[in-house]
Amino acid sequence: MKRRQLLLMGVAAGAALSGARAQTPREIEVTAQRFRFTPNVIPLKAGEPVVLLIRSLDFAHGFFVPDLDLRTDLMPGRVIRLAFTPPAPGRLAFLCDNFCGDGHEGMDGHFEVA
Ligand SMILES: [Cu+2]
Repeated sequence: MKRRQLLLMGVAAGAALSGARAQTPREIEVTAQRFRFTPNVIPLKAGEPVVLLIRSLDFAHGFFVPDLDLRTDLMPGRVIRLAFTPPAPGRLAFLCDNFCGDGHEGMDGHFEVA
């Protein structure tokens, strides 16, 4: 619960920054559905702020980026905004961390940060 509150504060801070005409985050739409994310390979640039707009089509999946300690629950029918800035080039894995059925273990993807 604590982590979730921090995350929400982070999203609010991101919104305040964009209101002050900081660099406008690029928006990227992602859908979650048993048992995949689409797209599941997402190119990003280090230092470029982005906002993921994540929509689950069928279940309360989770979205977790372990290397950034970033996670959120995905509520079916709602678009969840997740703002962050990848700090450095490399590969950042993401995965569903709410057990969602037999294919859950393979529900993952990564950011390819250039
Ligand atoms: Cu899932």
